[in-house]
Amino acid sequence: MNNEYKPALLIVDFQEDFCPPNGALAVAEGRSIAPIINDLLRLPFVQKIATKDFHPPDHVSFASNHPEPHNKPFKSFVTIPNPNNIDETQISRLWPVHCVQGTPGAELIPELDISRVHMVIEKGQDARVEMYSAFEAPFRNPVVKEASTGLAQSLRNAGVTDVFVVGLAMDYCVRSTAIDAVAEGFKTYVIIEATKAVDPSEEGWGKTVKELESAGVSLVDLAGEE
Ligand code: VGL
Ligand code: ZN
Repeated sequence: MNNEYKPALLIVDFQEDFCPPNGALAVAEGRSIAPIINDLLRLPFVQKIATKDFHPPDHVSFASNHPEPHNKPFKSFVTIPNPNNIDETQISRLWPVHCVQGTPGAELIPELDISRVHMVIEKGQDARVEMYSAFEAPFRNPVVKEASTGLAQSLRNAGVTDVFVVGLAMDYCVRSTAIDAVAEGFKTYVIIEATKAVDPSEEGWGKTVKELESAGVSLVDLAGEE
């Protein structure tokens, strides 16, 4: 029983705003991974979950919600509360307005074979905090110290042992979700061909690979190459 292998697939933020040609925060070649993700969806994962970045218009991560000189998307950084510890702050990079609830940019891209997805999780709904990870709750409740979205529990309820993370963006939400999956006790993989980065430079990609590997995430390659 303990050796049972029960994999889950997490498809992170495969949304219009993260895809060319019109996405507000388009990740280069973001749309191109749809066929690979759809092939993965045909495999017998016990849970197939898609996440959506799903922000209110006044979200703290939008550069336009900050005064000069902090209102430069991609270039500005601000200090905001840490969702997992209300007494701590974290540095957050600011972005163009993206994935606003109820707008076309927040929709999952139509290429994604949603008929094979069991559950869609919306995150980043609290205007006060950045939320890259699909596991993170908006704020840890100071009374019950609850810091999870329920995703980990839902995976555990399904008996999941291994989590495969794909989608966008490799250096932000895929990264944070995979690191949290390890922390939640799952054997965790990122599938290289099924993700793209905001910063695809060798330096940017390499830095994220190092961070994932040192957190205990395995990077796997469908083509069997390194
Ligand atoms: C993401 C930047 C801002 C992501 C979300 O899905 O990786 N990146 N919000
Ligand atoms: Zn976002």
